[in-house]
Amino acid sequence: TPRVFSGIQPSGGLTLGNYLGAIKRFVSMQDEAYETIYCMVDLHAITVWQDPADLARNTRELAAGFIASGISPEKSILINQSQVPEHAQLGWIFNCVARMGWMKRMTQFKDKAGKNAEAASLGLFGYPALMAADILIYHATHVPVGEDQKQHLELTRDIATKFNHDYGVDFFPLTEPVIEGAATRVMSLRDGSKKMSKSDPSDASRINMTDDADAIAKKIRKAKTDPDALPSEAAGLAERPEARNLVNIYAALNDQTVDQVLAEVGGQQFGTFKPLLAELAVAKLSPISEEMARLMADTAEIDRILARGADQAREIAAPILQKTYEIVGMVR
Ligand code: AQP
Repeated sequence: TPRVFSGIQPSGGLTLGNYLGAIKRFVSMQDEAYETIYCMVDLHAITVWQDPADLARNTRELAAGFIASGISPEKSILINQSQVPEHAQLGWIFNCVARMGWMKRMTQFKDKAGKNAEAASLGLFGYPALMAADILIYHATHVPVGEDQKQHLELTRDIATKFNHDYGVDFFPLTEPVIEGAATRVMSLRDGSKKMSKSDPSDASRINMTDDADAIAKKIRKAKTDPDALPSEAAGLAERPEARNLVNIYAALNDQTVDQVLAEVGGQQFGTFKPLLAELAVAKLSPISEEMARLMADTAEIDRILARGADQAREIAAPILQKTYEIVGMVR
């Protein structure tokens, strides 16, 4: 069976971008003919400073977010990255396969490191090699992600290809990205040219999965827009990034296409559309945030799920690591 792997960083609370770009697809793939492994990538989170107490809390809250969104520990393997040491072990080997020049081209590193790249951690620079290991330690064939991860998945294929070529084997598969849906790139509510992000300093820029109904309504009411009415077809949104973003969010939340949404709301002013969007967002998100809060009341249950997930994951990962070491010529 094809195998799916994907992960999210516990580097803050979950956003609507993570939910629509990634988690919603994680849930649907779990229910299709895939074996699915979903991961809180705590080793990736610490590539930028994380307060230790926050990291632990965010990791459990992310697990709660996965489960509350419909990822079932009975159907999927749910893990925390550092609890499966094979990720980091294969990651080292991939550090030796990946080339400096490849890493330097990664736009996410440039964005996250900002102007002072010299002060960024070595881990942030090497992040995509560890990400390749996260995927390939399970020989995963499909990776559901948002648009922003496309370049890292190409690098994953480059690493697999170079490893196979250098050692004359056909061992690591070439993974397919799965980038689908109306909201593969959810933008900031304050700036239509920036993606919605957990780590944006402005809380008004994003909808957090833990926001209550009032907060969601207020953020949508204040979201940046233009003064025009909504068009009746998707083509009319081409030059209107903020308007497009809100319609994309509506479509993705309601499992509709953008054209279907515009057939209903075309001609409306934002004063009419925003309350509709807020109502829809609250209806879809509040059951998830309530379930997250319930799960967070007893984190022992979450810890048990992650411990069991780690055992299941290591059954797949350990033999693949063993075989990799053999191929490389390491004495065991
Ligand atoms: N705005 C977004 N729209 C669609 N998909 C998104 N994803 C993230 N933001 C959006 C998808 O969520 C998954 C997990 O992302 P991540 O936590 O590994 O890191 P990220 O992409 O760097 O996400 P953030 O929220 O922006 O985190 P920070 O602020 O810590 O960097 C990925 O599949 C991603 O595509």
